[in-house]
Amino acid sequence: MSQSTELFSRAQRVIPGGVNSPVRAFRAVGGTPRFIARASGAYLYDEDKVKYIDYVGSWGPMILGHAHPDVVFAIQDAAARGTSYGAPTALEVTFAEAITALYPSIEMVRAVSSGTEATMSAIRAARGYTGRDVIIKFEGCYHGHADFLLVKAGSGAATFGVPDSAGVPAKAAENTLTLPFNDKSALLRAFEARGTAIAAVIVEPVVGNMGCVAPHDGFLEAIVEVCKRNGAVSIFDEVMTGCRVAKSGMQGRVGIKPDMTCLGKIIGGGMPLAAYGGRRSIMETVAPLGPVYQAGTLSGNPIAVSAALATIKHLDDSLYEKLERLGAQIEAGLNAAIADAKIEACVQRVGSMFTLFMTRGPVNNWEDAKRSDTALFGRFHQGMLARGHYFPPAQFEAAFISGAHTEDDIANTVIAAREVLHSLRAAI
Ligand code: KE4
Repeated sequence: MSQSTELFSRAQRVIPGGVNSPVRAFRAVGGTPRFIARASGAYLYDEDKVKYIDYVGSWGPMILGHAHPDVVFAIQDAAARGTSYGAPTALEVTFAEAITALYPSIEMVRAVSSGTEATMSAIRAARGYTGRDVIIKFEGCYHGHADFLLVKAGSGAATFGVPDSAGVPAKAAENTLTLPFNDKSALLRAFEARGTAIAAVIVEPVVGNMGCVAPHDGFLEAIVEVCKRNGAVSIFDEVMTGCRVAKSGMQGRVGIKPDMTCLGKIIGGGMPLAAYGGRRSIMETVAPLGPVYQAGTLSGNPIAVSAALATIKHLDDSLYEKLERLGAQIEAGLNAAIADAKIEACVQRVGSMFTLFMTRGPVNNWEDAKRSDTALFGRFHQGMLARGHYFPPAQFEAAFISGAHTEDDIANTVIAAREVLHSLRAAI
């Protein structure tokens, strides 16, 4: 019996589903999750000492690769000075200055410990600033697990949300309106109907959580513009895209300034650190300055901030040039393998985040994405894992490349994908 199998059966006795975050349980793809013992650069090593080329990167944070020496040193060095003080530090000022320099739309920023905290707090600030309750999100976008964000579209597109999880009171969902991603006219209709009640629109500017789906030209601009016209707050949830699709996130890539931004993952260097921020007039509503309460024992933790600063230091043009080159290489290779195997699939990519969808494509929204053959994706995942290539264990997730990946790693992954896709074709 493998170590992972043994650990998984032990884990399931004392942790719900044996994991501390659901997607890690491999339920969407089948098989036993691999218990990772260590990681370095582009590689994971499980408890049975099996090596994998990693395309999850801890779901985005590990853009430099695992155990980058500068990040490891920064953590060790900070820990030796104490792990948490619960008091302000010079590090947090430097971090806030670094974030506001990277994201010109962020005039003030508050550090928190997870992306969920960032989006939950940003929405509370937007509601406090506008005095309004209604928020708009888009189908297929995930913004963490705050009650009012675990909401799916009501019966009619224009009706308000219904809970998308047990334990979420209907009342918590009724002020959340869910629209189709990339549907500009639905957005404009919602504002015509309810504009004066809408506090905010929150969007993943490139969706990672239905798989990688890019915005149509003009869609993001329409969100910022319609919010401005109606006194609502536009919130870009760049927890995944921030410092991923460009050094300054999707807003930097396309030159848009949302009212607020949520960040996480990469800016924490793999440590529990996220942030929300935006226009000064909005952020000045946040306690202790203003009436919107938000707090956190470990917010701005010195070790996490040290890892963040060590990571941010390496976010230079050469890194993004390499990520774009490797991203193009894997996209072309996977598309060629799909064509050769005559499998109904497509690859969608923005920079170094990408998804192989088991559907013909293009995938423009959740309606398109859910046509994917998730069982076939599960068999693809298992085949790749057996060959030492660790893809996200779910169809509706994005895969990531790091600066530690090499052209040879990508070439080897493409060869493995070619073999797996051919075997899937033969079995259909
Ligand atoms: P966390 O609370 O997990 O730090 O962040 C929530 C969040 C917010 N916004 C976006 C765009 C996100 O992608 C996330 C979290 N992403 C998932 C991956 N799809 C984290 C992985 C997991 O849930 O285990």
